Amino acid sequence: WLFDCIVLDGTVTTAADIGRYDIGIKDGKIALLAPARSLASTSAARVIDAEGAYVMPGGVDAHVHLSEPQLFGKGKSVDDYSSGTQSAIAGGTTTIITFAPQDRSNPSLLGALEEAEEKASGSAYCDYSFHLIVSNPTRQALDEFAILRERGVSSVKVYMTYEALQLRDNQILDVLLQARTDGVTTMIHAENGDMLTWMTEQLESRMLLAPKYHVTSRPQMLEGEATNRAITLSQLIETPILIVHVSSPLAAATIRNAQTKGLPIYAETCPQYLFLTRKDLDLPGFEGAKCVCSPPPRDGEEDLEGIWTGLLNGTFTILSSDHCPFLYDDAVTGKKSAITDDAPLGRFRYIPNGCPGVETRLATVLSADRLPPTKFVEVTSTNPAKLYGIYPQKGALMPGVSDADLTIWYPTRSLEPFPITNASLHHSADYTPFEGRMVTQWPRYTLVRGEIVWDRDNGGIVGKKGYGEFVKRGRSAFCQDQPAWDVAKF
Ligand code: DUC
Ligand code: ZN
Ligand code: ZN
Ligand code: ZN
Repeated sequence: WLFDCIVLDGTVTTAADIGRYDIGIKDGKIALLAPARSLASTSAARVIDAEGAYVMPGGVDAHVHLSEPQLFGKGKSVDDYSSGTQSAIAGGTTTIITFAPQDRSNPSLLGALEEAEEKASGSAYCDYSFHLIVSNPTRQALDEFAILRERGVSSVKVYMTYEALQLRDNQILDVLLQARTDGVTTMIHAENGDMLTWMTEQLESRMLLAPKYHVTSRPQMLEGEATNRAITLSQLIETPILIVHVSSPLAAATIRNAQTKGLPIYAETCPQYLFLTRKDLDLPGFEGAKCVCSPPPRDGEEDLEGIWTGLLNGTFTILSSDHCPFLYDDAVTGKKSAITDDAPLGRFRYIPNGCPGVETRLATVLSADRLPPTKFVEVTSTNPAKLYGIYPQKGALMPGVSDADLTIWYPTRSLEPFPITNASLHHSADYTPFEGRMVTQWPRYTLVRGEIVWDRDNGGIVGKKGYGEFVKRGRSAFCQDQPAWDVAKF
């Protein structure tokens, strides 16, 4: 065979270009792009006819929680690396970056990394890497940033909220300075933890406990304040940051203002901030718990519009899922554990913060038809690969260079619009916040390193458990080498 696989007649779409091409795949890599149907009689072990459909570099979801302990309220993540990555490939995502959380009682980061490696290895259906969550930046932990880099982990996440995770500003400065030194990218969860604890106490003292008060407890300004503070800390250390899961136009405006000044501030948003509003939490009984995530969905249509605008104008660098799956029905560890005798509608404080979404991320956003296809690829695949140091191995279709990770959609308008149902998804959560939402597209095939792992019409998940590999990451393309930071210059 000249090729292991040929994809014929795709509307091949990268962050830069769209055109009708054939793709030749050899040894797991993109080998050749050629004019459409010019490879029709070339020998290959396998031929896929895309029939003019979009063919894109596989989705890179840089924000996924799998096999995590209880960090965000009562409830532990229900997806492991097997179910979580099956859900990923069924939704067209070929690389995920998950979190390895440092236990605060451990002065080292390496145990967390090894634990995550152990959970993932032999289980994953797609490629993966880890971000280290730093909850205790001891001298030892900071010194280990260099070891993380050697092991191909080039990003850390810090939190400005959550009892078990929240860092003080001086601790965040320690992390940022070390990140600058070692070429590590710092992700920041920007919500003011003290404000939201105080707001929660105010609401509880009035017995305002239902799921919808989760939104009330975290107004936009609480995200706006933390976003502004995170930017200021980054400005002091002169090092890039990525603000994760930005939900509000207020935070987006703050970020855009910093970017306009030339500061290296990057930002992520998620489908929940494009589609959900506080109305989705204001349902009868406890139902609203299904849309509890943090930051919360915002007030109304103008807010959703603001986030779409931020994607279109480049304020948001990446669009991730923040897949953070819990059981709605689990009496012990899931969302319903927030229901107690004195709070039959649930106590929002105890509802774990997060929604599943790794499988629905691409189809919901492509179906909304709001982003030019090149922009869609940029924010869902290419930019996350660049930002986290795996480009152009991932997020691109460069012959001889890029892995043959592909998402092949249905030819335009060939699928009848259909509603998303939890029953059709592959995660272990027992609900989706997008139940009933209509989509017009879904990945028909997903390929990881040249192998078909998802074939929607012939077998569904056809990949193998353990096929997914750890991807060693380098320095972020958005983070240059810098001279030593000097306090005396201020
Ligand atoms: N932050 C996340 O990144 N995921 C889930 C909950 C949270 O607050
Ligand atoms: Zn071969
Ligand atoms: Zn977060
Ligand atoms: Zn998250």
